[in-house]
Amino acid sequence: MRGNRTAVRASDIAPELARIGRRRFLKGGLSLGALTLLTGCDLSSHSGVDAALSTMLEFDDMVQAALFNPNRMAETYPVSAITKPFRFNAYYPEWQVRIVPAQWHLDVSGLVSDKAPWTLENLLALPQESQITRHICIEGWSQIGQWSGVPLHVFLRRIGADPRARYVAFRCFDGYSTSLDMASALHPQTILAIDFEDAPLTPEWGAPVRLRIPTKLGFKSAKNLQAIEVTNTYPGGFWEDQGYNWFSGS
Ligand SMILES: Nc1nc2c(c(=O)[nH]1)N[C@H]1C(S)=C(S)[C@@H](COP(=O)(O)O)O[C@H]1N2
Ligand SMILES: [Mo]
Repeated sequence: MRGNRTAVRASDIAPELARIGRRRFLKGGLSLGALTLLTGCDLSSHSGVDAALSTMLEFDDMVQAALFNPNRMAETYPVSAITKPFRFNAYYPEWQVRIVPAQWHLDVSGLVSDKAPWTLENLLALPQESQITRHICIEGWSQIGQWSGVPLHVFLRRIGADPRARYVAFRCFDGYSTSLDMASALHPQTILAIDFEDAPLTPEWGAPVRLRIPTKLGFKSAKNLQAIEVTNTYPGGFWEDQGYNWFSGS
C-alpha cells in the first residue's frame, strides 16, 4: 500500500456510501471496478456525503490494489496490524456456529485424478504458508488477520485437478457454498487455511479448514469446508445465487 493510504479501511466509509455501493453491487452484478466508478459518480450527486468523497476515492485505490488485478499480490501486513478483536460474520448469528463433525474429512470430486477424501492430518503434511492480509466484507468493513495453511494450488496439483477446468466449487458443513474461477484458485495467495494466528481455527473462524483468498471479497473465503469440486459447470454459491457479483475481485 502506498503512503497515507495504508490507514484507509472500508469501515472508514460513511454507512450511507457503503449502502449505495452495496445496493448497486448487488442489483447490478457489477465488477468491483464498475462499482467503484459508479459509486464515485453517485457520491457527487448525493447530498451530505462530500466530506467522505476523498475517503471513498482512496478506498477505490485500496480496493484496486487489494482486489482488482488477479495477477497482482494482495497487500500483506505486519503482525502489529492484526485487527483485535476479530469480527465474526456468517449468514447466521455466532451462537449458531456449528462444531466440527466427528469423522470430518474434506471430500474431493469432479475433474481430478485422485478423489480420495482428505483428513486434517493429510492436509497438515502438505507444505504450509502463513499470510497476514486484509479481509474485506461487502457489508462495508474490513479487518486484517493472519491465516496459515496449504496453498490451494499445491492442493489442486496434489489431487490432479485439471487446470483447464473453469471452476473450483466449495461446500461447507454449515450449508454455505461459493466458487472460484480456476485462475483465482491457483493464485499463490489463495490458501486452505488451517490456523488462525498460529493456533488451529476454532469453529467460528472456520474450523477445521477454511478457504482464505485475499484477492476477493470476504464472502469467497468459505469457512468450515466440507467438499471441493473441480468442474466446468457454473457452481454459483450461497450469496452468488442471491445476486452478489460472482467474480467479486476484479
Ligand atoms: N461457511 C461459511 N463461510 C463463510 C460465511 C458463512 O456464512 N458460512 N460468510 C462469509 C462472509 S460474508 C464473510 S465476511 C466471512 C467472515 O469471516 P470471519 O468470521 O472469519 O470474519 O466468512 C465468509 N465465509
Ligand atoms: Mo462478508
